[in-house]
Amino acid sequence: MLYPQSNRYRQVFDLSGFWDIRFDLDDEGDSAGWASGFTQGQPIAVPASWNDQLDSMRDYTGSAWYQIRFDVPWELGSRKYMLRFGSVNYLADVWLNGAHLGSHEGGHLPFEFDVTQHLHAESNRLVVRVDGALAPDRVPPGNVSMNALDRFGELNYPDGSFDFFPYCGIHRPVLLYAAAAGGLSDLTVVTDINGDTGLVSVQLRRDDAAPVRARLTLRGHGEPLSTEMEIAEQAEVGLEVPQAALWAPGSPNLYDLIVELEDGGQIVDRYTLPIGIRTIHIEGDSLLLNGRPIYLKGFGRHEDFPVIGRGLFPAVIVKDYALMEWIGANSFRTSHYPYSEQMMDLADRLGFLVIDETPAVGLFFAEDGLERRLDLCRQYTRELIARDKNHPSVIAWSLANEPHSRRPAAKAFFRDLYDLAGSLDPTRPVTIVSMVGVEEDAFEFVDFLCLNRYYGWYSEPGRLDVGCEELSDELDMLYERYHKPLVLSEFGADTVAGCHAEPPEMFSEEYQAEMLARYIEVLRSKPFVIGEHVWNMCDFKTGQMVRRVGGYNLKGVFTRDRRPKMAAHCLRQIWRQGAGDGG
Ligand code: GCB
Repeated sequence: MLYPQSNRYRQVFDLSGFWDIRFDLDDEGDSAGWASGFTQGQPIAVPASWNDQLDSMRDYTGSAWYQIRFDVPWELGSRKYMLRFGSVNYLADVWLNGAHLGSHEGGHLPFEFDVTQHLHAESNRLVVRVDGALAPDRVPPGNVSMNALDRFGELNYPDGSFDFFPYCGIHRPVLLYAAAAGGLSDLTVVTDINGDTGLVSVQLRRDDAAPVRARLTLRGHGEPLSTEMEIAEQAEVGLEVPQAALWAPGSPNLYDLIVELEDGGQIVDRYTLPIGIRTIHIEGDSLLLNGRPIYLKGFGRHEDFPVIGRGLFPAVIVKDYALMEWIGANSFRTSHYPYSEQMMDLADRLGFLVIDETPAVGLFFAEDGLERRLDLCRQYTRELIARDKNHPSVIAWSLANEPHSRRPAAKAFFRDLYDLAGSLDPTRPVTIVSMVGVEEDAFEFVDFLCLNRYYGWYSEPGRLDVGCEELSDELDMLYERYHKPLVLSEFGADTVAGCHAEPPEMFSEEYQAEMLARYIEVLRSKPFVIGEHVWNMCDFKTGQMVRRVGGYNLKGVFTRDRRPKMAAHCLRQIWRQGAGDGG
């Protein structure tokens, strides 16, 4: 899937701005014909969650209808017109000028419709029904009975089976774009290295069988390289890049891959894709980037900011990368769902390594509805890999976070997803993020292990000595059983900024700083540990429950408005010492 771009042959019209919204509290929108347009709407910003924009709707996760009217800023011709949504949480139904274009399930991945037949030059009316309901047959699930989750009774409002606020709405840009009919529809780039030479293999796709010429040019470092060939629906070509400038943290070298299609001597389409030449492998107990061991230092994170909720906020993306740079991180996980495409683009440009996670958080394995949940996870895995396969920053796929996988069905469930990911992308390692530990059956086949641990917090509260011993023992046990490298993908402590205690006590800045430092000491003593991801980079909004003061998870080493706690300074000291960042 190609992100829309503007050039002489392609145009993008961004529909971001103030739309109308009408909440469908009585479920009347369908029968009242709101799909063709509605009255009594109120202004709402897109992209953004609705929850923090309108106080009275903070906890509302039901249906809401959005609409906008627009004129097309170009002449309509014989091209293809597409309407693309970066993400809508959770279920979207879309109508253009009264025609139902289709629907999409899942809150964090893009989808698009061909609107060529329905688009007018002027006065288009676009209507989107967004249904954010939390339900056990959705992924991530909500309102699940305690029994099905095999969890202890802890009530959460709104009731998601996950620890972040269930923000709803149109979260990422809505784009109308025009492209040549028969233009390029997809590119898949895989890179390899042979000595100093970079090997770039490119697969091109278009949805027209009448052959045209394709010209590929690779520009950026050294002399530009070019090659040409004929393409019908698909073609594959390899480029050899002498003295390749490899991509890595610290030297995120990118090339522009420019693809042009030519028909009857005229260029009819052009697409420019930034690519990085790099390899990524698990070998023995190591993670190898460009053939050299690399150690991951960074965070589990969230897309979360006051007022905008989970909506795209470019300035926060820039700020967050600046803070990760400042602290000496080289990586993060897109916990617990795919992040915006803009976030991924900057990871490429700025040189961060990403464990890219599907939205499968809080999965449970009760028989009832299992096949449907698996189908949804398959869909997400396909959509995620289609979206992010060309990012050099993406070094691994994570199939799920903390599944409740003590039931036997979990193993076959994840085997299915693991095989699917491997068939779609044989080049990247695949993992699963576990809270179960040694009993996580999927650890038998995933390529490396990810484990979340809170000794000294949820268990052994206040006792870091005991907690660190337990951590050390468990890591050894996991290695003994699976002989695979491991990332500690979460560890941390809720911390109230400004709360101090000596000796350190839970919730104080001292306790968080000490916990992180002591965990890191344990991790660095185990040669099979390939990374440490602190939970969390920033404080973030959650539902309301006893253990979430003010409706926040306070495990950030930065506050929600991005100010450092004491732990941020301590991590900076540890991480900036530079060991193994593979730059
Ligand atoms: C976890 C979850 C994460 C929570 C975290 C916590 O294991 O993966 O979503 O926010 O624990 O703080 O409890």
